[in-house]
Amino acid sequence: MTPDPLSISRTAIVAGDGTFTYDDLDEASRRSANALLDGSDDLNQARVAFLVPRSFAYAAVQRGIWRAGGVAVPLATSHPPAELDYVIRDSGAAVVVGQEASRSVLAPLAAGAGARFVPVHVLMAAAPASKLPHLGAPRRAMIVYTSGTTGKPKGVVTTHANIGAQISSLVEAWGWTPADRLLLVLPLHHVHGIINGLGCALAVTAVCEMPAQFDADAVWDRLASGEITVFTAVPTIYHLLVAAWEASPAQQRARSEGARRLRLMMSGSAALPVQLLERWRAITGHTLLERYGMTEIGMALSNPLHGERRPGSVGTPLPDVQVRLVDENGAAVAAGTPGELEVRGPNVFLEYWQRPEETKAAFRDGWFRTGDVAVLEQGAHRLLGRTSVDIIKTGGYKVSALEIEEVLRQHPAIAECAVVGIPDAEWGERVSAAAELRPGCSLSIDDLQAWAKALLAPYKLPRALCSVDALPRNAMGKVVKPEVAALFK
Ligand code: MCA
Ligand code: AMP
Repeated sequence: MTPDPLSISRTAIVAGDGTFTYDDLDEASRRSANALLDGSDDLNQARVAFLVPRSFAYAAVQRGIWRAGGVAVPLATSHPPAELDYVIRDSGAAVVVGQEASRSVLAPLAAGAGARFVPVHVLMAAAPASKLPHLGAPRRAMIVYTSGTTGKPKGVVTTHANIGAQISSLVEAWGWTPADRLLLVLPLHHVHGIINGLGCALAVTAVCEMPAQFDADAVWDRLASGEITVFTAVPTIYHLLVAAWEASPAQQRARSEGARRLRLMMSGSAALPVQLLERWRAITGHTLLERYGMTEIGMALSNPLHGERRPGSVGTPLPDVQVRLVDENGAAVAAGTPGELEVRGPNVFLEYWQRPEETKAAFRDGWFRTGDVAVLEQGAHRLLGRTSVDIIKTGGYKVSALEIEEVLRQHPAIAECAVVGIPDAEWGERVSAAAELRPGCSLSIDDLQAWAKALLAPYKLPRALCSVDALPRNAMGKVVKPEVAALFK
């Protein structure tokens, strides 16, 4: 999606590193592409992992990777070296891009994986590439890592065609125009921020405003300005915004009036509690537009831009997306009967990176099996839960209980453990661990967190620890997760 030539002098990005036009973005991405090409004429789908905070530089590097023919692999700024290392190695990155400030972390990881470390400032200082490769739509464009029901995170590969389809569906459904100004506070290593946020805004030459950090009062100041037209976030962020609004009585009127002037406020990535939807409506006048998506498919279902938005519902299929609800045999279920949600369309990803068996298992007759269970009620979908108890949603992040358990078992005091998600008004679910300790050992949650934070992203850290003599097991010896969850009630 190349910007209209008439739009290149328009503002593209307002971020911590400055205010930049579409012309600036075009030039910086051609510079990045040139430095990445390093004399070759096409990266030929080589993976380029990049660790760049939310900024103009992020957008320039992402676009530079694409223009050079590479596959963009966004790294998470919150991840400890162990998680970065996993993604760099698993993706087989040939190049790792990062700011000078992260050289001490990234350069050794890159070297260990046989990749080249290139600082962002080197990309920005290169001459703009004059000749760029032709990018066929079926080529791989991006790998986003997502936690699943099996051990380590998997790389979800999307092509340029997938990304284009995901974005154009949302642009149409949500009425994006060049007059929009998005306030984006989501991380840029997940689809919500990358596609629904940055991707849509840039595709229509709107303005994308993205502060480097999330700060609830700073968000309210921008909403109160009346300049923002679109905002999208996860339920935890709306919870934090409600708390900040309630804590500042003197500013409530200005904040509410400013927020009322947006044309669209959306929620997704996790279930939006109806109470939160109603509180937000009372504060801002907006009925949040709730939609449903997944890293593998982009967005699939949405409440309408115009018309009734039903609390607790995620609506109907987005343009060009097909969905069906099926039973365990793959047979369609009747309206009103719960079934697993399956998705088909140009939005659906190509493959799990170098995991042909898992890719095959994720599809049934060409339909992607989401693992989410939903029911069709009066023409709209309501999500009921997931087919796996080992997937936890916390702060909008999907985390795997099995992955966390594998790490915790390495702790010297832990003999066996089980991780569950406990419902929580702020975080959706809180990661909680029950553990059988080795004889004579004791372990506090603080000590466990201090130990685990070198190995796990902050949002995967257990927030509660319950030490037990024996984990609840069934007759087969398998841990019974609902009984583990009951330990935390
Ligand atoms: C942080 N804290 C937590 C958690 N995370 N406590 C419990 N559970 C958690 N998950 C605690 C910290 O320990 C700290 O506590 C305090 O909260 C602040 O931590 P910090 O890391 O500074 O948090 P933050 O920067 O305020 O982040 C909260 C956040 C973030 C902004 C809600 O979690 C976030 O950006 N979530 C969005 C994730 C997202 O984009 N998901 C999309 C993926 P103390 O103060 O005591 O130290 S899903 C997707 O892309 C699909 C396609 C879709 O459908 O959208
Ligand atoms: P991820 O794999 O990180 O992309 O997260 C995708 C998962 O988030 C989906 O499979 C759902 O379980 C969940 N999800 C996304 N949007 C919603 C929503 N509006 N309500 C409930 N769950 C959601």
